[in-house]
Amino acid sequence: MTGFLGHVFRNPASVCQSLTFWRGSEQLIHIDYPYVRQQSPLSYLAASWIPLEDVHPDFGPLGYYPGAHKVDRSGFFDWGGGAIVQREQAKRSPAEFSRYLRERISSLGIERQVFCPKRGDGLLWHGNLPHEGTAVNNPALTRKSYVTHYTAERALPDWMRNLDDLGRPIGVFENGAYCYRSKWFDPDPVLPSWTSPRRSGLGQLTSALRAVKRRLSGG
Ligand SMILES: O=C(O)CCC(=O)C(=O)O
Repeated sequence: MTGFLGHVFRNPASVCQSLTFWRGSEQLIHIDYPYVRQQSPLSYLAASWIPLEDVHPDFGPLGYYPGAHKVDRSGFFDWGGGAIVQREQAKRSPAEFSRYLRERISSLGIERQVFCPKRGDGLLWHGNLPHEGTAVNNPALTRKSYVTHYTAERALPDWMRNLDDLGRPIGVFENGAYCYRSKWFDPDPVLPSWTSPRRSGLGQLTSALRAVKRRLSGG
């Protein structure tokens, strides 16, 4: 995914934000760029949606509107005073933005697609694609998923870059993409299991038992 985005941006893809969802969000129809707006140019924005379990229609899957990302179809919503992004002082609300999009999309006759992927699938969307969280028919069900918003490395604001004293980037840099570690995170994050003697002892025992089991079964 990040390799593909690198080609689209003609610059390495870089994570600017990520979110985890435990259940269907039922988020109103929206487009991301009015909310994810630190990158410059603003239009350098895409997102990936990764299911962490198979998604059933009753879980409140993601819905999206193919082709509605084209600016002649989506138009530009005025948040007040000609602003196309939502700032603290915006005069209009996300609910109004959602109504505006719904009206435009229905006047164009664009039908919603519902994304019911299997774990391991993924969807990439353009930063101008209208999407929403559809209704959760069974609130007892989870819909674990992971959303990442990407921009191009050169479009990242400086404050999102994390460099050490020698100017080397700090974070995860794989598959040609950048994921800077946020500056406000603990500089040495560790899992509880790495520090607790009891838990790490149990972990070693479990691994040893697994190795014995593999050897006995000829694996
Ligand atoms: O997963 C969802 O229900 C909505 C996700 C979304 O709209 C977003 O992260 O921009």
